[in-house]
Amino acid sequence: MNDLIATYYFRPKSGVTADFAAHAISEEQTTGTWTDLCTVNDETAYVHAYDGEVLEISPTDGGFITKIRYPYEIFEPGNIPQYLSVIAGNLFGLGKLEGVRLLDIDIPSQLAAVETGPKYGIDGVRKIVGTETSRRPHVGTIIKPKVGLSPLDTAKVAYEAAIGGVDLIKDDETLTDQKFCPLMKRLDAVMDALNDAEQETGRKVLYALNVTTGGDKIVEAGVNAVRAGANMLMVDVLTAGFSAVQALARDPAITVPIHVHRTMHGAFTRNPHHGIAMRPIAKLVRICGGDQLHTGTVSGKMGGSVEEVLSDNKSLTERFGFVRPVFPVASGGLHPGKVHAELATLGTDIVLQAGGGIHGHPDGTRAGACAMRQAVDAFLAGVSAEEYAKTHTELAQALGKWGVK
Ligand code: CAP
Ligand code: MG
Repeated sequence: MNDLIATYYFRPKSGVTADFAAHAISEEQTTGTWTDLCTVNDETAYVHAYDGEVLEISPTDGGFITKIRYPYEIFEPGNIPQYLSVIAGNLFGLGKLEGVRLLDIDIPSQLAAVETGPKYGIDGVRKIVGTETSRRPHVGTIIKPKVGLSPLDTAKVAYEAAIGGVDLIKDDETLTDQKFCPLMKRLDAVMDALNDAEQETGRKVLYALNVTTGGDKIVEAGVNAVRAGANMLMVDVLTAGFSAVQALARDPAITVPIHVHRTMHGAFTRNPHHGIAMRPIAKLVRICGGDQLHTGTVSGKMGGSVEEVLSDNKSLTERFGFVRPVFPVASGGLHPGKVHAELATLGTDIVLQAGGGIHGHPDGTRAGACAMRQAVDAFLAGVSAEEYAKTHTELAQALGKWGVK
């Protein structure tokens, strides 16, 4: 099947039948509108080849689930913004609907294959870090405070986290190229610090530099960063756009993995009855070429359903043509005491990230990073964090401050 199938949850306004509502979505997103058209007539009947089709409607959760088939031909292959205008466009504003949520999309290979997808994916990132055999979870940290530190002080935090044992350090989602911490100065300082740490530990640590910026500048920013020694880039996909991920991933001069942050997602993923679920976003990030993507936690500070996180992670990692699997990132409110719950539910082929949960450790960043790694080691050894803490001071200190809930 070449066509794209979109699955929606919807609630019709009172007095509107489910059938009418589902067809209103299908027509609005393809060849119809709110009334009949004189421009669709015997001479132009060929346009019906581009009609959407309501495949099924089933009642659930006080509303309905419908699957709509959008003909392959109405999509411009590779034009992700246009894909979204079809599957997630005007329909959200239709007055006949009380609410509507895009739950999932089945993208035909002809619409996915136009992209290279992730250049690295899980195995590629693991190879850089050296975990392609152990397959252990990666531990990452976010430099905190989110904004404000100078390049040199950012580098000091990065050095401590690297020595403490993290595999990944990232900028926070709001840190880009501000005057208090210019991008290239920060990059130079942090990479120097990570190179120093590598001399001491022998471990390569990734630094996801946040190159989020305007569409006219982001590729140049990414290419310049790679040429200046960046070993990973970060982009806020929902504020910068899917095309930003696509453009970075497509550029042959960008030879490093891309870490994708999803800030702003809560504006439309949280409401179970209206908006866009994370799964379609995850699938689009994968075909656009993101190597790692935040998808949520089991026990962190952000809302969201565990079932959805599990299915979103499956969308990133399950076989999808020749598109490499993407590393799911669990982040937000995590600390060493929460590691067991995360890994027990989400599995170990994952990146666990902690910002406050590392830099808020009683003994500082280095001890916080060490405590996160100890919590992962405890899980992999089949030992509870409490038990492992009896012989691992940094973990004991973390549990003393935050507990295991
Ligand atoms: C986490 C974080 C991440 C969130 C994003 C923050 O910091 O840096 O942006 O993880 O949420 O700014 O909150 P903490 P999600 O570890 O200090 O919470 O991963 O769900 O998109
Ligand atoms: Mg953040």
